[in-house]
Amino acid sequence: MLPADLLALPFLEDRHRDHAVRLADWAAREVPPLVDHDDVDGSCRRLVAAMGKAGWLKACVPGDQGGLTESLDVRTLCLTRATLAYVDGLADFAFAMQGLGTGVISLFGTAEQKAAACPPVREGRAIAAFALSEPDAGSDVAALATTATPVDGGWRLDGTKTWISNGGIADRYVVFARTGEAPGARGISAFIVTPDAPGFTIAERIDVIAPHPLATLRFDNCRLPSDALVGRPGGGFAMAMANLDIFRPTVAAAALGMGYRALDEATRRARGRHMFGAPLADLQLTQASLADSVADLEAAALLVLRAAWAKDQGQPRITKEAAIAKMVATENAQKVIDRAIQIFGGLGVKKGEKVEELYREIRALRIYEGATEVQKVVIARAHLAAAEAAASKVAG
Ligand code: COS
Repeated sequence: MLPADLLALPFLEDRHRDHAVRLADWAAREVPPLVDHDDVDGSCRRLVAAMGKAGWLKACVPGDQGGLTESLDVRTLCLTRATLAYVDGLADFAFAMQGLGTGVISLFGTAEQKAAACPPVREGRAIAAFALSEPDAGSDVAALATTATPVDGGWRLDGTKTWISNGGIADRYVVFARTGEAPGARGISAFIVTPDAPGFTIAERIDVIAPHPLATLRFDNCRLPSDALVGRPGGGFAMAMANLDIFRPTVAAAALGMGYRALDEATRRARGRHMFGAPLADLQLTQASLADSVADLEAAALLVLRAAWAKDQGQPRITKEAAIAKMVATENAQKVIDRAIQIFGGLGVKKGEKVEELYREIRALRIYEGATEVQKVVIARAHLAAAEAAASKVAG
């Protein structure tokens, strides 16, 4: 459960507070029996179905598709991820991918594309995926090499995507490919691909330290109908970035949920474990560790809510705010979890302990949806552009 003082912050409204409290209650009861970390495919299918049935996936689609609010409410997405991540990383993952995998369609798709994709995702009947990264284009998205060529009646897709979450279990992928209207970022388009598309195969399932469904996808003379294209040709890069603007603060929120869980575990341990004749919590070095963690999490929480609030207020771009939130929250949560392990001592690295699980879970968040280094590039660019604009105003 997220701390009450976080939920009391003025960035949130009562509907958010109510959502977070109800979800925390549901997740504590319903999530653990659905999760088996040795069967990530089955767990994700069960989690998606349960979250759909309970109505939580409504947060992943806009109002005209049965969502909670007219456009995606980033604060609701953030609170949902933080609350689920507090309970289990796989539950957070299963929720997040429904949103990230559908975002481009709900933001830029035609009425038909939205009607086909959104209701099944909202009801937990279909699993979504977002396929952007490639073996030679991770952080540098504009370098992607998968091609989409116009052919009679549609498109032909050739290339490889990797690190694709839900790869192998998704019912619908949004795939980015080079269509060549211009070099670099302006020559990329987005396509909807279903697993039955001829020429589409799962080349490899990828096992990682905190397992979740992950795969390399292969497109070999893969044929798509003409209505597979989302938005305008050449608009794919900007659509991917706009989707990431919405979901980057939610990665930060997931990190926050994991960090708060680690802090609660560490606090419980520090109060219950005796050493040198007193509870660990009486030792000043333990107090220093807890204080650093409280401050790291509260600072991150403010940045997450600032970014989400700005988007919900209608600020057109929150690129910088989202990048700062993601960088600070994921880096801080990693430190908080590491400190929690230190308080647990040897038990902290024992398989099956929650803090050991969190230590593995948090690591990928500093990498996916733009590694910390990419966020630094984004932040510095925004800062320098603002400085340039201010300087020209003075000069002009
Ligand atoms: N929203 C809307 N449009 C955006 C945008 C955003 N957040 N960010 C960039 N764009 C637009 C730009 O305005 C620009 O349009 P014009 O050419 O019309 O001016 C275009 O997209 C290209 O932008 P830019 O020049 O910044 O592209 P770069 O190739 O230099 O971008 C970074 C570099 C690093 C910022 C980008 O590749 C990135 O975010 N990489 C990380 C990707 C990532 O998160 N991968 C994980 C995959 S999902 S797990």
